[in-house]
Amino acid sequence: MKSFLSIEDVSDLDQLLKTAADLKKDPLKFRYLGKNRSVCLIFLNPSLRTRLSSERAAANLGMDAVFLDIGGQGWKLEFADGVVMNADKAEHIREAAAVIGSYYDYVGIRAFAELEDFEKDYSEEILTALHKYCPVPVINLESSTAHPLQALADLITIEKHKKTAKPRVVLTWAPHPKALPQAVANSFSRWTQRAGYDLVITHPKGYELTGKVNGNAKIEYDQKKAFENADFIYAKNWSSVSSYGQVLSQDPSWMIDEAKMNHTNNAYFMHCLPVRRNMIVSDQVIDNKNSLVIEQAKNRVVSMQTVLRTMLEQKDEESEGY
Ligand code: AN0
Ligand code: CP
Repeated sequence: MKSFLSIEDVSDLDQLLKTAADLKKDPLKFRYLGKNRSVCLIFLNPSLRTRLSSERAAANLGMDAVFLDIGGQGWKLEFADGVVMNADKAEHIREAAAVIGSYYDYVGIRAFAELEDFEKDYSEEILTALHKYCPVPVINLESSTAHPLQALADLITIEKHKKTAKPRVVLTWAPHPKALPQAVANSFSRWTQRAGYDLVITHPKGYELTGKVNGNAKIEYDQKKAFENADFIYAKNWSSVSSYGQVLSQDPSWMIDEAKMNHTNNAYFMHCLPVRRNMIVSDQVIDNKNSLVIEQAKNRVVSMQTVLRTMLEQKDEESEGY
């Protein structure tokens, strides 16, 4: 794994999940692997889990982690090529990426979708520019279209609790007052399908994800029907793709409550967090013993550590023979 931008960088998912299970059993087993190695984590948007779990994962491997809050501390960056930089952006990604890559062994970036221009967001302008101009491997900490570290943590969580090889997993849209990116839903759909789970996606009309993301998942517009026989309910809000970035509905009847969970196969409840209580999910469901939200967040350390370990081991292999 040279960089970790999306599921396309994962050649062997089973192996990655085995590495994760191994690290989970003994998080400090490789505490010297990252000695004298460092990672710079750039944030253009807020974070609680990604930021702290990355720091813990790096510490468990003996690595240094440094954070750069581009919004607050860094120069505002220009990512587009060929522009006259006469507005608020003080530095181009070409120079910034080269400089950061000369200081650190790995670089992570969080850059949410702006939700104004589909083509711009889905071209992954920021992630692609960093990857292009940075001489060291890049890790996606949630980009415009993907949140692979979250999806890996979600898979680690499902693998622990699944009772059949092919559990029935339901990704359900739920209401939210603000327009949110599709990144979490996109990655959850792609990763769970790759893992071979039976995936159903349910949302109101107008919230269809892209064809590539839907893949072979069953699309069910009736949420109650979708919940039948579900083993896992994964709730997430996202804004519309077709009416790009718009909030088309805040219909409270899509919130996940106990009555809906009673239609499932005693399903586990999942959400990536942060979550708005009694908007996305009722207190009763999130506080129920079948709620896995804290375990998912805990597994964010495992997912980041898995990615860093894979990269560190690869670097060691590459160095052999020098
Ligand atoms: C972000 C999103 O929906 O992409 C981050 C989730 C991990 N959520 C919010 O902005 C609330
Ligand atoms: N789930 C997740 O990525 O959380 P943060 O936005 O707090 O990092």
